Amino acid sequence: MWARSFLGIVTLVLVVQDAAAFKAHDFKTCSQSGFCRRGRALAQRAQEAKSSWTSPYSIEPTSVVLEEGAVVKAGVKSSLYPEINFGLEVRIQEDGVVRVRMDEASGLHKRYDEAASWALISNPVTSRSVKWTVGKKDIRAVYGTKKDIEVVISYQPLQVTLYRNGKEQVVVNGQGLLHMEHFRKKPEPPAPKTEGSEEQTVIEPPNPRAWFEGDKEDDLWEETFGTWTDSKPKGPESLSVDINFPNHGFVYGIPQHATRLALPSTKGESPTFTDPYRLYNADVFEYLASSPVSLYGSIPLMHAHSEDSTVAVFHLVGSETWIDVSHDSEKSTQTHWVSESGILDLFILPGPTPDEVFAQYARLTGTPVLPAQFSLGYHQCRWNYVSSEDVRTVNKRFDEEDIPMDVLWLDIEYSPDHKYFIWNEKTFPDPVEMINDVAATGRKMVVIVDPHLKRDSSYPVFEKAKELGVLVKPKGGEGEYEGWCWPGSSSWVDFFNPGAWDWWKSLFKPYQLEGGAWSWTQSTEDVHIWNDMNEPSVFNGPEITMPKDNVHHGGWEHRDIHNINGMLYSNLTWQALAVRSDPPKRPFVLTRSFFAGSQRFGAMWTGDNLGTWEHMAVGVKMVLANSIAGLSFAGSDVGGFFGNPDPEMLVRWYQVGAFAPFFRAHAHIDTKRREPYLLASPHKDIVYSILRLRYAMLPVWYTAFRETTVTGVPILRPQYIVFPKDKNGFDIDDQYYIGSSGLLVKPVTQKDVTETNVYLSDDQIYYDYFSFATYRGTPKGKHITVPAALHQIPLFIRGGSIVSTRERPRRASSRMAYDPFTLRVALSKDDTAKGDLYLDDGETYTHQQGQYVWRQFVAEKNKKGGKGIRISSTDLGKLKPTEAVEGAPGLTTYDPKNVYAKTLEDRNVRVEKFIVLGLKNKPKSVKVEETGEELAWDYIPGAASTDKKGGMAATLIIKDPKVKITSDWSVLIL
Ligand code: NBV
Repeated sequence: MWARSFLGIVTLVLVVQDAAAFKAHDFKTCSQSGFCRRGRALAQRAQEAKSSWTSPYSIEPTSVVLEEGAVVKAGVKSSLYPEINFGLEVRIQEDGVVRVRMDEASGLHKRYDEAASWALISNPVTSRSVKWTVGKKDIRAVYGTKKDIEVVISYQPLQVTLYRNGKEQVVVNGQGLLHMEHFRKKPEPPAPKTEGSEEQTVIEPPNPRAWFEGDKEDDLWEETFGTWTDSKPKGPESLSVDINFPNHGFVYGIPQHATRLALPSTKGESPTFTDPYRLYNADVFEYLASSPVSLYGSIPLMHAHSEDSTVAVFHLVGSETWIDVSHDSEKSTQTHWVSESGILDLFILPGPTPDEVFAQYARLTGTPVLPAQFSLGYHQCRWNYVSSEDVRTVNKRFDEEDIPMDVLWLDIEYSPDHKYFIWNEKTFPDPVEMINDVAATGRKMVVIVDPHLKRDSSYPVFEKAKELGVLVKPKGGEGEYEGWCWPGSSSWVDFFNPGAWDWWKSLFKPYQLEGGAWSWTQSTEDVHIWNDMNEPSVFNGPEITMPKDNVHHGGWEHRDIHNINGMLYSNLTWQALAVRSDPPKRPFVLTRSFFAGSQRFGAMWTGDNLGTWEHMAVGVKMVLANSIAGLSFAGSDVGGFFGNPDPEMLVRWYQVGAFAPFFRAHAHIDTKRREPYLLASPHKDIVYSILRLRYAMLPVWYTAFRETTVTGVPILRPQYIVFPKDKNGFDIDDQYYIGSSGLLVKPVTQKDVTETNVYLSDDQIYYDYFSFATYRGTPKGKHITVPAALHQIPLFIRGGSIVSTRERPRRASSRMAYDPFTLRVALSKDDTAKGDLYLDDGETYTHQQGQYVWRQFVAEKNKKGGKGIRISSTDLGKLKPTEAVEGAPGLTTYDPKNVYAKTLEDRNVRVEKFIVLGLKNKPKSVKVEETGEELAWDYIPGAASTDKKGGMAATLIIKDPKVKITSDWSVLIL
C-alpha cells in the first residue's frame, strides 16, 4: 500500500526515480560548463606556450604596504586588462598558516566574500611576531620555531611560495593560471535592423589577449543546459588558480567523490578521469562507483603528502569549483582550481606532519562535535517503517532476538503529503506514545525533516516562512521560488536569512510555545533529526538543484552560496535541537549535504549507494576522504540503498558498517525488508556477533571521538596519517586504524573471499583481535596474508596498545553505562603497552565542566621489583589537556571529585578481566600491588614465539581483578 501511494505522488518524481542507472546527462561535464571550459582553455594555452607562458598578473611594487607590520597589502594588475585593479592581502596566522586573499578593487559588483563567516569558527589571529622583508622583487618572511619556513610573494609575475628548509612545499600561480574574471558591462545588443539602415553593429570582440575567456559562444552572459537557462545577471566572474606541490606525489581530500583516497589524475599522461573533480553539491541518482562527479557535499581542502612532509590548501569558496589534478613526475603534483564566483581566500597549511595539518584545519573550521553516546550505536533505518505498529514490531523483534540497537529511524512517509513535522494520522495515530515506547527500551528515534516546504496554505510551516519573508527568491528577487520535490510544488527556507533562525529553532520545541505559535508538540526529546535533500535537491531544477540565479538574503545569487547551503540547514537544525531542552542535551543531526565546518553539526552519510561490491568498497574510501576533511562522523548505508544484497554481501556490509564511525543500515522503499533478524543462519548469527562486537567496542569509539574533538585528528586513520614516512602506505585506502587505539582493520569488500592481504608498516607485533595469532611487520613494511572467511573480520591490535571494551550483551548503549570493562593488553616487542579510556554521561554537556573519567593504562616492565610486568591506571583528567587545539570545545576544566566519576565509583564500575597478550614467560603470580591481593588467572602458552615469523600469542587471562575504573591501581604480573 505504501509503495502504491508513493507511486501515485507525481509523474515527475517517477521521471527522476525510475531510471536504472546514473544519468550522466543530468549533470554537467566541464565542457558543458562555461567557466570550467574557459578555465581549462587557459590551462591549455599555458601548456601549449610552454616556457614562454607567464602569468599576466603582477604586483605593483610601489603599492606594497605592510599594515601594522603584519599584513601584506598590494595592488595587482593583469596585463590582459590593465584598467582593472585587484587587491591582494597576505598574512601569516599565529599557527603558521598563510592566508592569501585577492579581490577585484572597486569592481562593477561585489564578489561574494562571506564563505569564511559560515565555515570558520572565528577570525584567525594574525601573527605579530613574523617579520616581513620588503624587497624590490618580492616580499618574504621566515618563521617557525626552527625558522625553517619561508613565504615568498614574488611581484612579477605574482606568485606565492611556501618553502620548508629551502624546499618548495606549495606554489600558488607557479603555472600562471591565476585569473579573476572582472565584472564588466554586458555588451549592448545590436540595434534592431530598421529599413534602410546600414549593417547592424557587431558586439565588441573578445579581448584577443584573453581569448580563453571566450566569445558569446562561451556562456559569459547566459548559459543553457538542457531545458534550463541561467540568466547570469552579473556576467562572468570566475576565478582560476593553480596550486602546485612540486615535492609531493600524493594528494588527498576535496570530498565528496566516489574514488580512491589518493586522488587519481584528471590531466597529463593517461589520466584516470578525463573530467576534473567537481565540487557542486548534487543529488546524483545511482552514482557511479568510480567518478570525479560531485556528490552531495563539498569540502575544498586538499592534503599533499610525501615522505618529507604533509601540507594542505583550503580554498574557501562556496561556488561551483572544478579541480584538475596531474603529476609531472611521481614526486610532484599540479592542481588547477576553477570556481564560478567569489573572492580568492586561500589558506596554506604548512604541516609538516599530518597531525599538525589536522590541528591547523581544526583551528580554522572547528573540530567534530562530541556525539551523544547513543549515536555511536547501531541505527536501524529504512524507507520506510510505515506505521507506529511497524515501528513497535521492529523494536520488539530486536529485543526478542537479543540484539543491540540504539536508534529506529523514520523516513519521509511518516508525514502526510510530505509535510514534515506533521504525522500521518492514519498510520501514526499515536506518535508520542510510539516514541515513548521506543524510549522505554532505552532507544531513540530519528525522524527526517527535508528542507522543501509544501506550498499549501494549510501547512503552518510553509505559511509562517512565507509570512516571515524567509523563503528563497527566484531570479529577479521578487516573490518565492517554486520548485518541485516530494510534496509537489515546494519552496525552500533561506537559511542565510537571520530572520529564519529563531523561528526554525522554535519549531522543534516539543511543547506548546507561548503566544500559540506552532511547534512540534507531537514529539519528544528522544527524537533526533535527519536532514536529507539539502544540496538542495529540486526535481525540476537544473542538475536536480536550484537555479543559480535564484536569490538569497543579501541579494546573493544561489551560485555564490550553493555549496554552503546544505551546511546551513544542518547548522540550524542542530541549534534547534540544542536549545530545545534544559539542561541542554547533545543533539544528533544527520546531514547528506555538507561543507567545510559541517563537522560542528553532527554526522554525514555518503548518500544513495548501490547494493554492489564496488559501492561497498568505494564507501570505505569515501568515508576516509570525508574524515580527513574534518567529517569524522561518517558512514555509508549498510546493505546499499538501492537493490537487494544477498546474505553474503549483507554480512560483509555489516562488517564495514561496524567499523565506520556512523553505523546505519538503510534501504530504498522498493527493496525487500532486510533487518538482521530476517536473515537465516549462519548469516544471521554472524551479523548478530558483528552487532555485539560494535557494542563491545563502544568505549573505543567514544574515546576516539573525544580525541578528535580536541585535536581534529580523524577517527579513521589511513596509513599515511599513522606512518607518514612509509611511502608503501601512501596509496592504501582499504585498511585503517581507529583513533589512537592501535586497532587496525581491513573490512572485506569482495565476494567469495577466504583470505586477504594486510599491510603492516612497522617492526611491531600485530595480534589478531579474535584468535590472538601474531604477525610481525618489518622496518620496511610487510604484506601479510590473513584468514578472512565470511565470519572473520581482519582486525588487529598493534603491539603496544591497551584496548578497553564492555562485553556484556545489552539491548542498547544506554543499558551499558555501569557495565564492567575488559582490557586487552597487547604487549609490544619491548613488553610495553598504553591506552586511554574516556567516559562521560554521554548525553549532556557536563563534561565541559569537568564531569568525566579519563584514564590512562600503561603496561611496562616492573621497575620496582625488577621482574615481571606492571599494568597501571592513572587519571589523565588531572593533566592539562595541552593536546587540545584552541577553540575546541570540551576538556577545559577537570573536577577530580566530579559527580559523574563518583557515580561510577559508587556503582563499582570496574575492570572484570584483563587479557594480556604476548608475555614471554608464564607468570608465577598475579596481584594487585596496592592491596597485595593475589588474583586468579589462566595462562595459555604461545604456540610459537612472537618472532619474525609470528605465531600464536601467549595469553594470560586475569579474572575479576576487582580494580575500579575510577581509581589509580597497579596489577603486577610476576
Ligand atoms: O527520503 C527518501 C530518500 C532517503 O531514504 C535516502 O536516504 C536519501 O538519500 N531520499 C534520499 C530521497 C529519494 C531517494 C531516491
